[in-house]
Amino acid sequence: MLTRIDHVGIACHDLEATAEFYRRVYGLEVAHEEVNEEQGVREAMLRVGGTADGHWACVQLLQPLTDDSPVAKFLQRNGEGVHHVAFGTADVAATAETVGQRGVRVLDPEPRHGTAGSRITFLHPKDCGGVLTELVEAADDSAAKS
Ligand code: CMX
Ligand code: CO
Repeated sequence: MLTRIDHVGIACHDLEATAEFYRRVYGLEVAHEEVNEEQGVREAMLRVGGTADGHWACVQLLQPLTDDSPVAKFLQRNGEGVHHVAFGTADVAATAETVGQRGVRVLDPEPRHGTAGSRITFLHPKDCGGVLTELVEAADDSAAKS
């Protein structure tokens, strides 16, 4: 059902400064940058390593666009740090339905637009042991649907 760790989302105040930390300390480069108005973020994806299903495990840096966005709220409560974990799946709607049947609240009844044409949905952290969890179907993941 889950095929990889797609990314770890990290909340930060300053996207450029945080990306520079990852470049200076680990030598990681920004592979992709995007503004996602619906999620209220500016984001940068840093590729860490290839995954067995042909994708990349990434660090996703998140800077809030507005003061009332989920990431802004998280920063106000916790400061900078790990915000969510995202798993890859070949079929986000089917996986969300399955985990929903297993008692986990699915926050997005219909998958939303994610990074680089992906389809995403979030699972409630209170039903996932305190971990805000994202499911990601990459634009070319559906080719793996059976
Ligand atoms: N990880 C773990 N727990 C979290 C959390 C997080 N990221 N965000 C909130 N919580 C916890 C809070 O600590 C709080 O717990 P307590 O009641 O024990 O204090 C509880 O959840 C409610 O917190 P809140 O601040 O009142 O937050 P909301 O209920 O308003 O919203 C959530 C929480 C998860 C429903 C909301 O953040 C959400 O819908 N997130 C999904 C969308 C998102 O995060 N988008 C940005 C990323 C985009 C991307 O990755 O592309
Ligand atoms: Co994410």
